Amino acid sequence: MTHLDPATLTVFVTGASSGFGRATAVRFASAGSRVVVAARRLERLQTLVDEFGAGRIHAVALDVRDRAAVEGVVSGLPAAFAEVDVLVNNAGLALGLEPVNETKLENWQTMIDTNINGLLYCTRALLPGMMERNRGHIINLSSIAGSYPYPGGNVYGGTKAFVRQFSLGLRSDLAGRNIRVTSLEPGKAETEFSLVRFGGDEARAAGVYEGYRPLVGEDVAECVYWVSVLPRHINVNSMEVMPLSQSFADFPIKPVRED
Ligand code: NDP
Ligand code: 8X3
Repeated sequence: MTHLDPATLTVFVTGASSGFGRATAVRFASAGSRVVVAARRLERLQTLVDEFGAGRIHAVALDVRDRAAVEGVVSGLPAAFAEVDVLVNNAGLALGLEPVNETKLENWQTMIDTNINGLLYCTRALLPGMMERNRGHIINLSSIAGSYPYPGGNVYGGTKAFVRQFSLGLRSDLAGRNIRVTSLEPGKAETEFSLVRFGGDEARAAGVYEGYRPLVGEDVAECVYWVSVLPRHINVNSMEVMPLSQSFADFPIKPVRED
């Protein structure tokens, strides 16, 4: 079994300023890969450059919702980082936990623009190079929220169901090519995700992870790394990962008035 040598890989990680994205960048950079790290908060990305050096990390300020900016960043990559082998489409967010009748339409739009459109723009910008080189791997961050509904997860879950189904469709389009596609579907993980979801309410965000051991960024980064370095003939189509404490128990019963 011959795993890929991480030192030969160039990896492009979106949403690398926090959580899964940052941990993924650290995982690959520590293993010797060259990593392009992208997010809106450039100052946070700069700390990765400081830690690993400019030969290992290339930081770019990028809002993935901006299609022209995505295309500009990809076409402007310096030569050492231009031949991207692994795209980790990780940038994403949930905003709010309200039922459909109460939620803010702007929140829906932001989730759709980021989780769906941003992921499509990045994929479309980097795929032609992978096709030319006949080498690549696209890893898309979906979520268990795309498979299992929960109250208030409505549009967020819908965007993640899109990510999963799009990943499988992309894999169909790429049949016969040496390009892998993986939909990674984590469960509850303690990152800045809930802080963003609840508009900066630290107590409410912390409550999401109380009383059990959630996943952390490094756990998900390990999954991304593992599927990336597997021997070339293996494609993990989808990978669902939960904390041990999370499971399918206790579907709630809510009695309904039928009058
Ligand atoms: P974090 O909030 O910690 O990280 C989200 C990252 O996305 C940040 O780096 C943020 O950077 C970036 N981002 C958000 N909007 C944009 C944008 N418009 N353009 C570029 N970057 C953007 O959350 P997680 O690490 O937990 O989330 C990463 C992914 O994993 C998301 O897609 C999320 O939906 C998914 N996920 C999370 C789970 C969890 O329980 N935590 C479980 C399953 C999936 P910046 O603000 O600097 O732009
Ligand atoms: C994040 C996991 O269950 O909070 O995608 O929606 S969950």
